[in-house]
Amino acid sequence: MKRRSFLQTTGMLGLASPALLEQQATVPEPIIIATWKNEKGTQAGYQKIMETGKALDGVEAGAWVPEADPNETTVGYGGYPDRDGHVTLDACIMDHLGNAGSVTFLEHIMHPISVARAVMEKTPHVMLSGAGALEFALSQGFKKQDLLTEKSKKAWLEWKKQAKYEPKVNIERHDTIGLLALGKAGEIAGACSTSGMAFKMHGRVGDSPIIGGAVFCDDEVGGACATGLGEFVMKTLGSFLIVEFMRQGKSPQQACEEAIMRIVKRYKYQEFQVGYLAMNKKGEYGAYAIQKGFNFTITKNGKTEVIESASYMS
Ligand code: SD4
Repeated sequence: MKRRSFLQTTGMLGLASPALLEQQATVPEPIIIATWKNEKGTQAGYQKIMETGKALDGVEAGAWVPEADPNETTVGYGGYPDRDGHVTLDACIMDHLGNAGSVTFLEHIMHPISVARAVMEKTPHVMLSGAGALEFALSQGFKKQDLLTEKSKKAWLEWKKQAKYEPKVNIERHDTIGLLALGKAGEIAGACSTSGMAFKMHGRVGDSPIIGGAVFCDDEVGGACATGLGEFVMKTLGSFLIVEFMRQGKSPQQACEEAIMRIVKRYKYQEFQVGYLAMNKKGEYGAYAIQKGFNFTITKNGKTEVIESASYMS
């Protein structure tokens, strides 16, 4: 049989070509991973991927959990304010097509990750900031709320007595949420959401809304996300760097280690924490941090596990 008529016949019978079969056979199971102990977040994200099939929906749904949790003092509602008492939020999201959206210095909106997604999907821009981001969110139907809880206000008033900005290495072992997921088609997406460093200067923006800083995805390679003191993630463009290391053939674990070494070689790393998480298109993942105490959560095949990350300092 000639090649064309073979293709026509197999097409008519609904049979897949050998190349397509090979591709289908290598699509890994959906998987979602998140920085820190975020079991409810990865489970919600995984469930969403099972429903819609899409990694992007999964990472958004995963971020919603700590964003709405008043007891989570580093993300969304209940996040610690800046030194002037304002809760200001940073978030970003990226899909497998290379589309990206982010918001920085956003106040009064409980789910900044969804505003970031709206920036990506409904505007010609990548990043909206401050009053403009809020105005856009309201125009999209998001509700304006007071995000400062009594608990966080109390912590801020306590902090004000000394008013020393001292970023904590691992805040109660849970922190900014960074997420990476593979959807049913094996496509990658990533997201990050945070209230930033507690008691930061008013106007300070961290790495979390920076595409390539806190999150980067490339569907040919995989994705990476970051947590910790954002200034050092920004200075080394960590997530972009990790994806490029993976592109060069490094495993997710090796790529995270190399990116941490970039920081360690150049800065006084003893004084702060940065943790990276990476995943390639096979669903292989890795994590590495400067200091002990970083962990991450994975949900796959309906099972959830929290894993301690290796670190540069022992
Ligand atoms: C920031 N990277 O604003 C965030 C905060 C964070 O662990 O991840 N803390 O710098």
